[in-house]
Formats: sequence, structure tokens, C-alpha cells
Amino acid sequence: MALDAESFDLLLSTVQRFVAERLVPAENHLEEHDEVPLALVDDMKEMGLFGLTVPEAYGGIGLSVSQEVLVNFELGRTAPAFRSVFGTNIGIGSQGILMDGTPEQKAEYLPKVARGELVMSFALTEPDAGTDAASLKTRAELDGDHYVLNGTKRYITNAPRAGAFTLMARTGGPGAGGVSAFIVPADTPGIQLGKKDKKMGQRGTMTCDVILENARVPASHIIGGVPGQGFKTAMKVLDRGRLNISAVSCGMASRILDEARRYARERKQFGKPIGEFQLVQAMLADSQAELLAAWALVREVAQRFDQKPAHVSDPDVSMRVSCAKLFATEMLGRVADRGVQVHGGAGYINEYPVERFYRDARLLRLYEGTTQVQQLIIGRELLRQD
Ligand code: COS
Repeated sequence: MALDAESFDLLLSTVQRFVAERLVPAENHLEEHDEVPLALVDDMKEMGLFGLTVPEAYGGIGLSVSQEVLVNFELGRTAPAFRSVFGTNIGIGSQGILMDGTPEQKAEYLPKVARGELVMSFALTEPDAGTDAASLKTRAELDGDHYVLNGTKRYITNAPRAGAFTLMARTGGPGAGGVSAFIVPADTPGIQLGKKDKKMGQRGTMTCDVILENARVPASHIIGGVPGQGFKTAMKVLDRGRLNISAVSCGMASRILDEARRYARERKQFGKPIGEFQLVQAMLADSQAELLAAWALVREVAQRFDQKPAHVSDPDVSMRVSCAKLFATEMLGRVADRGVQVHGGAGYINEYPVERFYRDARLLRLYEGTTQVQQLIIGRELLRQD
């Protein structure tokens, strides 16, 4: 599945222009008001951004992973809250249905996702189950032809915007094999949202708890129709999600580097632009070298991802995805730090974008699996392989 090269080039240049001309100028509004203007959301729908990864057969654009990372690089060049409006829709929120859903589930949900009519969100994390995702406690008890769900999901991105959740709950015994993935409509009686989380950065993104109290969903809402497969579905979804976070990291690093270059050319000290000092050049050079290395890695792993069927997991590819997430997000952390350093005291002041990016960037090393989770996955797979 991929968009033809000509249409893709057009899409990519449209996204580049949208980022530069509409989103970057709206960054201050976002920071001040903690919300994405509705006019921009409408533009995103019109451009088809809500359906980037949904196959054309279901009304989407049907990007391959190699194409998706290129788009995400461009979207990374502005505040991550803009991408977050549709990011869960085309990513972790809907990929479970795309990868493992029954034909009926795909036909029912994917066209609405592609049109932006239905926002989907991914609900795995719980108060006591973060990194140890297989220990989740939310229970789903069979009652006739329905499951009754009870539990709390935490830090759920886009929950206040969501029309439905891909939600992992326990239908069986302990461990990964007891977990099922459900499609849970957000208006199901018994679902409540917690108060909006106050975060370090990423203003304009919405995260909160999702609390389930005797929420009844039809048994047919188990993704793929077979209980006990939900942990694997979640892990497959996260594989693709982690690669996209890696691409966003590269885009964000390139924007920070541009900001630092501009400042280094303009700011004068000791009678000349600070960019003429070799210690400043060293910071820019390290950032450029690391960015290029991370981006080459992300694109190479994306090609491998495309060489296998989307719903089939390959432990070697998963390991490489973890390498990309580990390296690209840690690279971003270093580039953001140097970006502030090049700006000196100005880098600590809110009116310079690097201050905001520094805070925004911190989350990328945490969500969709911390750096330590990626190390664990890489280490385990290395020892398993011949
Ligand atoms: N694709 C498909 N299946 C996978 C998989 C993948 N990428 N990774 C693991 N699985 C399968 C395993 O093959 C195993 O199947 P079998 O029982 O049939 O052998 C099953 O899932 C359990 O896997 P594993 O034993 O690796 O489970 P662990 O509990 O040890 O999981 C980690 C370990 C830490 C890797 C996992 O829990 C994880 O990724 N945690 C982080 C979660 C996360 O990213 N949270 C962020 C929330 S979203 S913002």
C-alpha cells in the first residue's frame, strides 16, 4: 500500500506549505490559549490528514510507512499539538482496527476515521500499568453477548476529542495472553473523562483519564473478534507509532537547528555574529551530524517495515524500530538542549521557539515506550537472534 509518487510529492509539498504558512504562525496562539484553532482543524480535514494511513479502499490516502515518516518529519517542524489533533486517528487509535480488525469492523470504522468524522484514541496505560503494559487491570467480564468494562486508563491522548477508543482490557487470566483490544464508543454509558492533565509542555494537546464503570460494549467489539490477542495488537500498533515518533523527532530537531542557525547568524557578541565562534559552530555541527544519522536510520527502518505485510509482526523489524526511537528521541533531547544553549539566556525566554521545543521534546523520550523500554526490546532481541 502506497500513494503513487506524483500524488505523494504534491501531498508532501502541500503539507510543507501548510506547516510553514499556517501552523508555524499559529504557534504563539497555541501556547497562549492551549488549544488548536478550529479553522486549522477544518483545514486538516480538508487536506485529508485524518485519513493519511487509511487505505484508499476505505476512503483514505493510503500512505506507506516510508511515505508516512516523510510527512511526519514535516509535521515535526512545528508544535507537536497540531499533529496530535489527527495523530492518534491515523496512528495508534485506528491502526489496531486496520491491522487486526474483522472486515466488518474495518468497513464500519475506517471510512469515518478517514473523513475525520470519528476521532479514535488509544487507551493502554493505567495508573499501575505503564511500562509493564501486560499487567493492566481494567477488566472486561462477559455478560451474555456483551462485555462489562471496569477500570481506569491514564494519560490518554485526545480522549476529550475521541469518538471511540481502542482500549485494552483483561478478558482472561494474568499476563499478555489475558488482554483483549476493544473498540469502545466514547458515548457508552459508564464512561467518564477525568480532568485535563496539566503537562510540562505540548500545550494544545489533550490528555486525561478515561474511567470505566460498568461500561457495556457488544462482544463483537473485540478487535478481530478473538479474545486474548489484544496485547499483540497493541504492540504491533506501537511498532508503527514508535517509528512515527522517531520521524517527528527528526523534524523537530531540524526546526530547532534552523532556529539556532538563525540566531547564531543574527546575535552579535564581541563585535561579530556568535556563529563565527567555533564553540558555537561545534554545537551546530554535532546537532546536524546526529540529526542526519537519526533520519537515515528512520528511513531505512521504514523501508523494512514496508517490506512485510502491515499486520504481520517481525521481531527483527520491531527491534530496529526500537533502535530508531531510542536514537532519534535521545538525539532530539540533545539537539533541543544545544538549541537553548546557542540562544544563551534568550533560550530560556518564552518568546523564542526553542524554549517551547525544549519542553515539548521531553515527552518523546517517554511516550509510546520510554528509552529504557526500547533498550529492553533491543537487548532481548539481540540475545535471541543467532
Ligand atoms: N508485535 C507483535 N507481538 C509482540 C510484540 C510486537 N512488537 N512484542 C511482543 N509481542 C508478543 C510476544 O511475542 C508475546 O507473545 P507470545 O506470548 O505468544 O510469545 C507477547 O506479545 C508478550 O510479549 P512479551 O513477553 O515481550 O511481553 P512483556 O510483558 O515482557 O512486554 C514490554 C515487554 C516492556 C516490551 C512491553 O510491555 C512494552 O512495550 N511496554 C511499554 C508500553 C508502552 O509503550 N506504553 C506506552 C503507552 S502508549 S502512549
